[in-house]
Amino acid sequence: MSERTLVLVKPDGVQRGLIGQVLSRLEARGLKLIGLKLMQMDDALATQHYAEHTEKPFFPGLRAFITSGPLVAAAFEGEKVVQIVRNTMGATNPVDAAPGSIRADFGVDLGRNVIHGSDSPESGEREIALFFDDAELLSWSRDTEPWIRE
Ligand code: D4T
Repeated sequence: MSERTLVLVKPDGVQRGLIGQVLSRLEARGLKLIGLKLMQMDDALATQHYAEHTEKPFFPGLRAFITSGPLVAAAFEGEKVVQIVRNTMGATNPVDAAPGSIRADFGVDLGRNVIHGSDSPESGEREIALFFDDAELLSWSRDTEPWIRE
């Protein structure tokens, strides 16, 4: 069953010039991109996106950080893309992330962990709808598909 996931290269990743390297890892792994944009989150979108965290003590800092500058939003589609992205990102805290994962290789701090990925297919749908209009998502046929998935 195909599913969709939202990836954000967070403002720290953009400021540090890591957009290409982060997206490149997902692309090279074989994930299929269906939407991509550079944008800045406002407080309202941050509150919607992090709805489960609005009452947490770290939320004001998280909101200030995530709205502080441009980020890259990307949507990927395919079987098991949620889990594949989560594994490629590594644990939420870069200190605990496995070497070779994006958060381990590019970060050292929980509040500056470079990348977001949806935590379930349901979250993927909800989050993609927050960041993209339907017209911004492209359904396309990839010629290399048989070399990536059996
Ligand atoms: P995101 O949502 O950014 O992909 O992260 P995760 O899905 O891996 O982790 P999360 O929802 O638990 O945390 C969301 C976001 O908040 C930051 N954070 C988290 C923080 O600044 N302080 C904290 O104590 C926690 C738990 C990091 C990721």
